[in-house]
Amino acid sequence: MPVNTKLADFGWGPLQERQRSAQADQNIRPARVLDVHRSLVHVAAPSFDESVPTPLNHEKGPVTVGDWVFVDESGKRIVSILDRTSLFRRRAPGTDYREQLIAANVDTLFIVSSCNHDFNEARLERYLAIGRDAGVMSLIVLTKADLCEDSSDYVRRSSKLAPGLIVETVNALERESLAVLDSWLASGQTIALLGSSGVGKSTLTNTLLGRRDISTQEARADDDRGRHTTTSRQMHQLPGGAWLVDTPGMRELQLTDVRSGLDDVFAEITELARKCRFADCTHNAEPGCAVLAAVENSEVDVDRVTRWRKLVREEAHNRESIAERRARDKSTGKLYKTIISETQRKKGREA
Ligand SMILES: Nc1nc2c(ncn2[C@@H]2O[C@H](COP(=O)(O)OP(=O)(O)OP(=O)(O)O)[C@@H](O)[C@H]2O)c(=O)[nH]1
Ligand SMILES: [Mg+2]
Ligand SMILES: [Zn+2]
Repeated sequence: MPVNTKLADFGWGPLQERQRSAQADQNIRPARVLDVHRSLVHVAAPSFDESVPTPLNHEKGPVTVGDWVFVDESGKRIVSILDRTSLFRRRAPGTDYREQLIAANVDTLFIVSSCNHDFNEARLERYLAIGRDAGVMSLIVLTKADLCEDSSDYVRRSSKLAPGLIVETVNALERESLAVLDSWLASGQTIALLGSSGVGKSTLTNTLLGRRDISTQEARADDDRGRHTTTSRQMHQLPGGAWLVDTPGMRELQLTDVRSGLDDVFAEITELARKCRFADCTHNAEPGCAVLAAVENSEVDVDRVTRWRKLVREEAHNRESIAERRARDKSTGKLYKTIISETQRKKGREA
């Protein structure tokens, strides 16, 4: 592990410093979460590196990679999770409407896709909504430019996916070609890599590390799909001092609680929707629908409108279902606590 001397090298900033000043207990120490396992969390700070038990039932939800935590004097117990400067989350796969945290305190998001069959506008828009909602700068990084005859069409299609979007094409195996990313990789910066399996997230991390530490695997030849090689999220410190969060390629990225992110990514459509006659217009067939009128006049891309409608519906559905689930869990928790305290009182009386 790095033996840095300054917390800032680990990404510590003013928001974290304020939280430390507010702490009464001066013996606690801050540390950054580099890796989360089922029962242990790997945390580190200047001259500190420990695996400590995963804190359970924390009000800020489970601890996630990139989090800042306070560890007690013994260095063996996480006492609290600090407020985050940014947080990425999705609806966890499965039918039970849980939320899954992806990474916290990220400064820049590299949304990785390849110049091949993996390229998919609808998927990129999902990642972009998550990034914009978290208020994090997002870049699209198109890998495997070296394997493709002409990457310009991918760049053109990517650029249209959100206002002011930066798109870079690279060969993830070659350090020089990654120089276009260097301005985002200053010391103490945290960058998360998101993208489907096989696009080269770990390859890119290895090349920036200058080592082949992380396993990578060839994608399938017939459809360019990856083999889900990386299975856990992990932070790596680059030689220049930036922190890179490599993540496993997600099979499914269901949006939740990213309404403002969606509005931002689909700004041209959101703008139109404000002009619809009915405030609750679903933009399907209503009279006076400004979105449908714009489609009619070819002022907006009809495919993008279709994708937007789908995402808005999905986001609302997941957000409401997760909120309901949370409320249900909370009342079950309360009920459970009441039963326990009742039982204990009865026992006390009997004794
Ligand atoms: N030629 C070339 N090959 C690349 C490039 N990026 C990745 N690859 C290859 O693509 C394959 C998959 O790369 P990985 O880095 O394992 O992909 P990943 O995104 O980490 O995938 P998961 O861990 O499964 O999510 C490997 O064989 C890499 O060598 C690139 O820009 N050019
Ligand atoms: Mg990987
Ligand atoms: Zn409408």
